[in-house]
Amino acid sequence: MPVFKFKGVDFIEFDSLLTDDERLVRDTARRFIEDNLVPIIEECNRAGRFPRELITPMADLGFFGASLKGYGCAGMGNVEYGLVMQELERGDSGVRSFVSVQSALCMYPIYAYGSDAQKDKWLPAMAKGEKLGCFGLTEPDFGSNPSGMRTRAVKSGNEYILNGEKMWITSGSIADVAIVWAKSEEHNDRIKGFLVETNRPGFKASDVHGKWSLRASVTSGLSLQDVRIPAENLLPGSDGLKSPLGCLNQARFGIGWGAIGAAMSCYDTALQYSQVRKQFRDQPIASHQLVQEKLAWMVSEITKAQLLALQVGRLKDSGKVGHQHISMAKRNNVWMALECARMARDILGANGIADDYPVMRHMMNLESVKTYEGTHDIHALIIGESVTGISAF
Ligand code: TGC
Ligand code: FAD
Repeated sequence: MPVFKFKGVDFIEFDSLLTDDERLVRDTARRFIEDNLVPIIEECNRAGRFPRELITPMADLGFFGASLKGYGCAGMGNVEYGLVMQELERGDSGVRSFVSVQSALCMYPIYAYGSDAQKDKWLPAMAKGEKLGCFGLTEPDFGSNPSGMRTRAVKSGNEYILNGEKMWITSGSIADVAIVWAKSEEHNDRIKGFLVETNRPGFKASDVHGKWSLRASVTSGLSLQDVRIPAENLLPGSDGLKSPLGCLNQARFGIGWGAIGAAMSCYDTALQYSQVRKQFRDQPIASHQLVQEKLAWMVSEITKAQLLALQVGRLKDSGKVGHQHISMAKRNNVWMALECARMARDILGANGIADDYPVMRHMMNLESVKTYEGTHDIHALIIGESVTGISAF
């Protein structure tokens, strides 16, 4: 069990900017995380175990495809969805990752680019957590630059035959279906999305071992060797790189909120620790100016991050959000959270390296979050392109 109970972070009455429904969703998610994830996460992290037992309870709370409408999904607003992500990542980035992938990267493309039959088949089962998904975009030689991908789909009668390798795929080996992005010969090598059931012959998922980060999340490589899928498994509305990037917008938005949760956990731990840990003249370390400066930095940056995420959420709700806005939220808030984790680790002294406290786990997790869904620097280039009109990739 954690040493300190989380007290929440609200320096400028941020809660007054939320609706009653948004606060209710946040508080429900917060209670769930406190009762179900916080007590087991350190054991999961040590063992490198994804807590599968939380899938059904999370589904029951409407966490999967939370912002989608119909098909058994909760139909939450974007800010409500963001607040759920915040609370999940306050628990652990790996568990938030699982929900992001299921929702934003698998259910969303089926919802946005799928046929009615595909939606009916997959979305209700995925909302219930009965079917799990993964999203295969990255390849061993194409991370930041997915347009170079080598995975190909070739039409043969009523089937597509897929060949290729995907790397660093969250939930790869536990998924029932993979959304595989491939260049389609039939479509002049434009990138298309395909639903690949993971029990098809020729499909193999092998887990990445030895991770120091996201240890409570499954990460896999996918190998597709002459995998035959029926032609109706093509996502008919997908067309070009903008289709997977459209999914990434959803997931990056969730990360922009999620990172605030990890930062809150680190700040709250550091604050409570500094109030009870005494050094020099029997004074709590919170009385030292240099410690206060760190706490002031953290609470200021968390507050700014909350306002940024909220405004991007409001823009998204009103249909006015641009992908450059989402990039700013992802980039700034993950950077901020990582800095908070490092400062909190420092304030905890030697205790900061032990898993009696959540800080070092968050810090290691956030190193992945900084890289995936577009690295920190790629998001700088997206913002740079938006303000200058010049692409620097
Ligand atoms: P570029 O020529 O700029 O764009 C190609 C087409 O896409 C359009 N576009 C977008 N559309 C929707 N949303 C966006 N965010 C978009 N960004 C660009 C663009 O208008 C164009 O449309 P069209 O109609 O002209 O075809 O493409 P580029 O090849 O130069 O690349 C741009 C770049 C570098 C920004 C992009 O490739 C990129 O974002 N790279 C980062 C890759 C990445 O984020 N991978 C993530 C993999 S999934 C993952 O990490 C999951 S972790 C999950 C977890 O556990 O939480
Ligand atoms: P690279 O692209 O090789 O980048 C290495 C460095 O070069 C970075 O610092 C980058 O910023 C810099 N760089 C690259 N290009 C430029 C440039 N033009 N200008 C300046 N700097 C540049 N992918 C999926 O498809 N699905 C998943 O579910 C998924 N889950 C993941 C889970 C984890 C735990 C991790 C770590 C990754 C996951 N990814 C997933 C992959 C992730 O999206 C990629 O790692 C990420 O896009 C970066 O690609 P890369 O690792 O190949 O780094």
